[in-house]
Amino acid sequence: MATRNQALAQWVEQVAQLTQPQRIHWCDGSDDENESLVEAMLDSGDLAELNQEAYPNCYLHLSDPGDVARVEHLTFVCTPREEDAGPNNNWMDPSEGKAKMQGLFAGCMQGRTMYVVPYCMGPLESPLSRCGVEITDSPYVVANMRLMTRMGAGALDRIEQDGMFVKGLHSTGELDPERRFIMHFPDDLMIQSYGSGYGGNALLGKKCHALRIASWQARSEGWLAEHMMLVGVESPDGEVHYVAAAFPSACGKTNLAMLIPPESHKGWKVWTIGDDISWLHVGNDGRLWAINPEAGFFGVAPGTSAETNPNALAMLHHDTIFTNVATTADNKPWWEGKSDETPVRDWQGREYTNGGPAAHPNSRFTVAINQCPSYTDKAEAPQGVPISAIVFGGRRERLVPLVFESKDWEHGVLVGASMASETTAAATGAVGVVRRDPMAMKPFCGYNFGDYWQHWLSFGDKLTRPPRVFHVNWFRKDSSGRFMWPGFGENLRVLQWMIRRCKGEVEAHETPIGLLPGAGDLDISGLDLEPATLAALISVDSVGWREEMEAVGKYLGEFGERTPASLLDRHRRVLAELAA
Ligand code: SAT
Ligand code: MN
Repeated sequence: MATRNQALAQWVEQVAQLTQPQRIHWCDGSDDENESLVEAMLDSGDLAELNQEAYPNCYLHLSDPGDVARVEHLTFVCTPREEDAGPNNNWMDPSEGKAKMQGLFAGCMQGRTMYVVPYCMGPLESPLSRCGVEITDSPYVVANMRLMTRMGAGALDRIEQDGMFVKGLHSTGELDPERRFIMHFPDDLMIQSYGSGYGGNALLGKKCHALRIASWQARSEGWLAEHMMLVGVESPDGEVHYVAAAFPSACGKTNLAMLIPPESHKGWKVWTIGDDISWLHVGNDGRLWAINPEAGFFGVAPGTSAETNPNALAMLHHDTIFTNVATTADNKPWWEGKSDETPVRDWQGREYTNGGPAAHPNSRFTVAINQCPSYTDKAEAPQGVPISAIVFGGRRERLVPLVFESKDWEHGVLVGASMASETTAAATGAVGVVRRDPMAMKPFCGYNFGDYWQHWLSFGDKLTRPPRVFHVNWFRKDSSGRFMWPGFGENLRVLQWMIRRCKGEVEAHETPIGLLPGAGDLDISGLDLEPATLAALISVDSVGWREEMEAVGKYLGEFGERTPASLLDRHRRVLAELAA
C-alpha cells in the first residue's frame, strides 16, 4: 500500500482488479520520474523529440486523427434524477452508467502500466483547493497532469490530511469513438473516462474535475467554479485590479490572459494568474475572491504569434508538450499564423503538401504557468485575489457591442445567462454556428442551469462589495466581413474603461441592455479606428436586440420550473424597455 488513506488504497486495489494492469506506478511528480516517462514515450512513439537546441525538453505528441477534441455528445452527468443534470447535460442513470463503464474498463490495462496520479487543484496550502486522484494507463496524460496541476507527493500528503479526493479513472482504450464515454457521478465525486487520450476528455483535473464536479460541489458549499481566465491589470499609478473573464473554448481567453499593452499605454501591465478556470469565494470583506485551480496552460496553438501573443510565444521555447502541431524542416513546431517558416510535416506526421491546415485547428501546447513572462506569484496566494470585474464574452459577428456593463448583480447574472457564441474547433461538430453558452459553461456545468442561475443570484445578498459585471465582443465584423475591432493587445483599452468604471472615474450611458461608453470615453489614442466604426461598435440596435432577447427568453424557458422567477422578471423588464 502506497498511501495511509484507506479509501484511496482500497479504490486503487479495486481498479487494479477490474483493469488488470501489468504493474502499478504511484506518481511522485519528481523530475526523475518525468524523465523516465519521457524516455519510455520516446521509445514507444507516444512522443517525438523536437529540435532540442532551439526547444530544449520540448516534445511532440500526435493524437489519433479521430481523437482531437472534446466530445460533448459522449459526455454524461449521472445524477439519480434526470432533472438535476438538466437539459444542458446528457444524462444517464448512475447504475446504468457505472455498468456500462465497468464493461469497458474490464481487463483494459492488461500488459500496461497503471499510473496513480494524485493532484491538487489550487495552491497546496490554500483552504480553497481541492484534491483528486486520476488513475490512467496513459503516460502522456501523466506528463500533462504534471504540468497542468500540482501533481505528486505534495498532493498525496494533502489528500492524507484532508481525507477527501475526487476519483478519476481513465483509460485510452481502443480509441474507438463507438467505445468512448466521459461520465460524471457527482454524488460519488467520481469521473470515468474511456476511449480518448485527448485534452479535456483525458486530463481529468481540468474540465471534468475543476468545472463539472467542482461546480456541483461549489453549489452545496456556497462558492462558484467558473470557466474564467484570471488576470491582474496594473494601471500606471501602480494600482492592480483583478479581472475574471468567461469566454467559450478557443475564443481568446489565453491571449487576453497574457495581454501586452499597446505602445500608447506605457505604464500599464497585465499579470497572468490563469487562462481557463477560476474558483470564486465570498471573502470576509464582502468581496469576491478567486484562485486559479490549475498550474499550467493547455492552450490553442494556431494563431499564436509574435503579434497576437508574444508572451505565449516566449514561454513555449522549453519544457513544453505540443499536441497535433506541424513541424518545419529543422524540426521546430509550427502552426498556422506562427511565422513565415514553412511546415514540412502536418499534424498527422505526413509530408505537408499545402492542402488545408498543417497544424490541427485545435492543436495545443501544454506548459507550466510560471514559464509565462507575465506570470505573477499571486497565483500561489492561498486566499486568492479580490475581483473588481467579471467579464462575459462570446464570438459574435453581429449585433453585440464591443463592451457594455450590467446595471447590478441580478442584471449581470442575466447578461451571463444570455451569452451566446459561434462554435469553435475545441469540440467536435460544426464550427461557426451560434449557440447559447451561458457563462461559457454550456459544456461544463455539472448540474441543471436553472439551479446554477439561482446559485449565481444568491451571491447578490452575500456580496456587500460585488464586482462589476461586463460583457465584451472582440469579434464584430462589418458588411465586407472584416473585423471591426483590432483585438489582442488593443483590448487593454476596454479593460481600462472597466477599471475607470470601477474607480468611478468615467460616466456611462444607460440603455435597456446595459451601460455603454460614449465615443469619448474609450481611450483610442494612437489607434487607427474610423469614428463611424467606433460608433457602430458601441451602439445598440434595439430591433436586433428585441429579437435576441426573445431568443434568450425561449432559451430560459427550456429550463421550466428550475429557471429562477427573478431572472425571468428581469428578462421581461429588459424586453419591455427595448419595446418602449
Ligand atoms: O480539451 S480541453 O477541454 O482541455 C480544451 C478546451 O476545450 O478548452
Ligand atoms: Mn476552456
